[in-house]
Amino acid sequence: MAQYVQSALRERLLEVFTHAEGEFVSGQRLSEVLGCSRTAVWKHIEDLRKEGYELEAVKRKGYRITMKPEKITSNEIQLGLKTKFLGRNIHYEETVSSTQKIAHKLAYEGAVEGTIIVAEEQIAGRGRLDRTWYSPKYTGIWMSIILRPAIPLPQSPQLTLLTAVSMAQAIQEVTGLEPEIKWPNDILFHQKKAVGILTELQAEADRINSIIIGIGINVNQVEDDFPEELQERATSLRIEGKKKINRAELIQVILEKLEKLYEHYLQNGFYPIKLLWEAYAISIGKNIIASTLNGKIHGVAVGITDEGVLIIEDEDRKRHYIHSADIEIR
Ligand code: BT5
Repeated sequence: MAQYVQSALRERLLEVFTHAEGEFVSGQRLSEVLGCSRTAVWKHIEDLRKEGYELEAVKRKGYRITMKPEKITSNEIQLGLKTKFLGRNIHYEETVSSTQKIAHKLAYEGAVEGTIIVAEEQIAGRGRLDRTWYSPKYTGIWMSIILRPAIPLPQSPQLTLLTAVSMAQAIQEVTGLEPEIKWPNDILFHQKKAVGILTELQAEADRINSIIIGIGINVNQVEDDFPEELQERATSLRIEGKKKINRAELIQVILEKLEKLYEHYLQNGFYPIKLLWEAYAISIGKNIIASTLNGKIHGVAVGITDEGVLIIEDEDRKRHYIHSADIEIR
């Protein structure tokens, strides 16, 4: 109930500011309209600020909104979207624990293939092996996609690589930047990570029910927006390209590229995707260290197999086939 009252007041407050069309509204007027004290008005104003609104406060004049947060809306994603099924069904939320969690639930309940879940903020965004994924409000793309491909279970990691290619293509088209892919799931610029991909499965025996692809893109953050421990390792498209990006437009292009590659893959297999992937890959031909659950392997990354498995050749020219690892380029 308290929550409901709060959000109703917030809506009312925004309505008043909208009517004022950028002019000041006095604190007195706000407290009358909201039916609360001046101190309570001030608290609501602070809440708006926390949500990304910028408000100017001037003595004896009152308050006015100078900038609204740039939100993604389902309408914006769908308007002009040129896909057949990807993103036709959108589940949008302001704040979630993790879009993956919602996607799992919706997939389990039978959501159609191509359903996407988009959030402005994740408070428990996750990476692989339960690592955390930092997902602050209004600055990135935090999205999960439900696919239901009829492929054998062991081939599912190919979808991570396929997604990485479509993301690289989309980023290149929208920003003009040149993304690099680090096997298996990172997109980097100058060795700093801008994109992470997390592929998860719902399967019974050896049959795939759904594949849930989680995509995290740092879009409009500036350096100081990253926590200290990430500043050396993370970057955003804005930092790289020195301009802000329209997130809804980027989502559209990602969905279009991804759908096209996915259909191509279902018809023609992984080989054509592998060729595209290799063109973006930075790790191939380099000396790398792969940290796997069974220990570290040092060697040269010679390529990926037709299944998407990483091949490392060690000093003794022995080949290791890596299905899952974190790699470090030396
Ligand atoms: C990933 O894991 O790169 C997969 C990230 C997937 C995130 C998306 S967002 C939408 C969907 N919903 C979710 O809850 N997740 C998916 P991994 O390779 O394990 O990398 C994780 C590591 O990257 C962390 O341990 C940090 O070191 C670093 N990291 C965390 N947040 C980052 C960020 N915003 N930008 C760059 N690096 C980050």
